[in-house]
Amino acid sequence: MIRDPDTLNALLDSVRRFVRERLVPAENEVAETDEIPPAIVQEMKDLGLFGLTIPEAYGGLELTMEEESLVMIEMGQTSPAFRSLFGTTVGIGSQGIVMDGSDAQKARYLPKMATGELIASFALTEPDAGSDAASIRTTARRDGDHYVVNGSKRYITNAPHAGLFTLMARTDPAVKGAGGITAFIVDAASPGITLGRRDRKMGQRGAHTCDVIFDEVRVPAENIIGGVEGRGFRTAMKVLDKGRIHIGAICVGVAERMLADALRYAMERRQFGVAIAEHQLVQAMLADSRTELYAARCMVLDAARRRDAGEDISVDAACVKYYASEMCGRVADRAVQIFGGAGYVADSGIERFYRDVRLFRIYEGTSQIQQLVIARGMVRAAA
Ligand code: COS
Repeated sequence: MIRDPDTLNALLDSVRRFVRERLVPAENEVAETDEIPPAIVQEMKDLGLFGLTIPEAYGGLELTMEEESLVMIEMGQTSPAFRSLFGTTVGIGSQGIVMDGSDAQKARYLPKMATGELIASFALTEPDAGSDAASIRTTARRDGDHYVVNGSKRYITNAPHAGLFTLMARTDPAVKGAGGITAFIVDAASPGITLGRRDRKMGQRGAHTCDVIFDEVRVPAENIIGGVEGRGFRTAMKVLDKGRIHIGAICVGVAERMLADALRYAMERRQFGVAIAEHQLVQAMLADSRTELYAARCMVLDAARRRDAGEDISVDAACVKYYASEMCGRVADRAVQIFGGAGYVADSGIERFYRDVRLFRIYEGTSQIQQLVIARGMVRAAA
């Protein structure tokens, strides 16, 4: 749903301009230094990017899913590391509070998230619990009006910058699966929290992940999201449903960028006396990429609109994430192929995107988990 086209277009224009004038020229620097320049971080805050999905009542822009998707398609036109810096705060880090938090929790945390003062991370994955999210072992044991948290979380995006973790922990050790899991808001400065060293990743330099270790960390009982034990897994799944459309939109954006770069190169590069874009086998790669991109874009916007209309989109969000991330990988591969030797060396930028986009098929649910969610949903609906 688009509430006011003029307001949205003004936002899309400023994001487009920011991406073109500030982020694209900084891509190489970020890849080399593994840091986003502080001036750019400040501009992201000034643009309101940290508050895109935070309700207006708490200082955010409260974008609908369709509006958010369109903004993410624009943000996708540059290195994904830029999006990652505010992505957990507008996405999986904050949305548990937005969807299931109490009014007091919203009033306390969301305004600082909206300005970018407070960066939120989502702490679900553990050394032994990834795709099988219900098997987490981090515990939260009740002790008076607090819980005491012990355990380790792994690959936590933005953990080195986080002021707050949306933490999934097991409050009922007797319940092995999803029912024993509770979502907590945890102040990242709490005594007993330590961070592992930053992971050395395949790509997305400038986006930081690390382990987060909880050792006897005391968390006030009032920090249970929504105030009720045992609802954390559902909260996490709802947050991920939304996150999967968001990632699908980013995949569309990055694929558009890679295809635009590949097309420009194909029109400039000459072999056999003509631009390689004149060769039919290159045209096939361009055409396949354009077609799949169009399909993914339609899927993202359709699922987003139907989520805005209140429909249950769990299965469709999985379809979107699955198709858009796999599409993005294929477009990256073809773009490298079109660039040929130039695509294999770092200077073209395509080599970097090829590594960056590999993550999309893995995080917020692997392609195989999306297939599982889709097929299970089909069986359930038919039964
Ligand atoms: N929305 C709301 N509730 C949901 C839900 C959704 N999308 N999906 C599941 N639930 C609920 C179920 O209804 C069930 O509740 P009840 O016990 O009250 O019936 C509960 O959650 C458990 O669901 P289920 O039995 O389907 O859980 P499984 O352990 O079989 O796990 C998958 C389901 C595999 C889909 C889940 O573990 C998953 O998404 N894994 C991937 C995790 C992931 O994306 N990790 C990325 C890291 S975070 S960046």
